[in-house]
Amino acid sequence: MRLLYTPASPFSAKCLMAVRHLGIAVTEVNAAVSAPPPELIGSNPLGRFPMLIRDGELPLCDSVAIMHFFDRLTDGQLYPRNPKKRAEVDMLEALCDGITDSLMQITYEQRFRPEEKVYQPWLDRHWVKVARGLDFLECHVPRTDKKLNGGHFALAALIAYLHVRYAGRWDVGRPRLAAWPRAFSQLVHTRTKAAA
Ligand SMILES: N[C@@H](CCC(=O)N[C@@H](CS)C(=O)NCC(=O)O)C(=O)O
Repeated sequence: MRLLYTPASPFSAKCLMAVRHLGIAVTEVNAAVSAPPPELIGSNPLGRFPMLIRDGELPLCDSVAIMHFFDRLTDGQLYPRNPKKRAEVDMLEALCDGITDSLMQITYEQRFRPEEKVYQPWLDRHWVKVARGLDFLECHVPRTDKKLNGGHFALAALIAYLHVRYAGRWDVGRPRLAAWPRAFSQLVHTRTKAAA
């Protein structure tokens, strides 16, 4: 299997962290958003990363579809079986992905429009969603004392992106969220080592 990713993409980072943690054998293929490989466009008309090319099977686009496939492949190692816990994890992943989506809207507005055409109310609208989402997460920081799940990887990918693009801004007034990556890294270290 080949996982096509682009380094700055949080959705790609989520899948890469999960696949490495689970120890699934994939070839990681680094590509650029500005020059998507024909393999990507040929399989996914949206031309978005990440994309999973599977031998003799339908290719999979969209990080959630890919995560769910990894879960099936590992007999449920990525999402809890308990329905209540599963709903919590699904909600966490959806929220983190939604915040990431808004961050992408902001990035693309600034990157692809000429400076004089950047529409500030659009940026503000998405930043309100980002801020509200992060405030919610600050009050509902996920536990990291058990098994890692899809929600953890989505949050880790989101925070990593925030660190790069909004360092010193996103974490103001959100100490629990700011401290979370440390606990996450420890859990990745222990659990991945334990699985090895
Ligand atoms: N819902 C999709 C979103 C994927 C997405 O937006 N990927 C971005 C990179 S983070 C991308 O490839 N953008 C290029 C484009 O839209 O042309 C997922 O979860 O995979």
